[in-house]
Amino acid sequence: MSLAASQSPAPKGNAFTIGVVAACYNPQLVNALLARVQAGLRAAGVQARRIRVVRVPGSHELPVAAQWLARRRPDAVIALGVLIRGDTIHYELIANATTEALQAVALATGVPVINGVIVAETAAQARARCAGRIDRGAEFAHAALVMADLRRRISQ
Ligand code: RBF
Repeated sequence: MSLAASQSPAPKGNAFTIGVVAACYNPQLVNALLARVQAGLRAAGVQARRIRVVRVPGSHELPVAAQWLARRRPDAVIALGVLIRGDTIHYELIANATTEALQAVALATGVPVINGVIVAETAAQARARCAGRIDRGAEFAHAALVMADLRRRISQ
């Protein structure tokens, strides 16, 4: 996948409520990603009290919790996890199932669900994307705000 994210300006976040569901697996990496997402949302003007963060055991549990959050009608939901290749293809199965299920939640609820699951071959790759020079957290925050804004403008 490309390293290049959209350069469009972030919509103002003052009026938005954002749900965040984050996995506890690979905690240091997910926590770093979560901190960057929160920083991106706050920098765009989202109030701290309007960012609701819940935790689940692993990435496999993200979609159902994303659905619970989406039913509370936030402006967007961001799902965060880190999947790193192990000795088996388990991480790949979780990555595929989670990606499809997150999209299904978005389509079923009409609430944008941002796929913030980092899928990496190595821990170093994951670190670069969660805590290093590739700021995926800022990209996920930006995507959530763009979709929240688009949804409001289209459904007005
Ligand atoms: N969850 C993650 O978020 N990231 C992982 O890299 C990850 N690797 C796993 C590897 C194996 C072999 C198993 C069994 C689970 C793994 N999980 C991982 C946890 C998974 O998402 C889920 O929490 C559990 O399978 C319980 O449903």
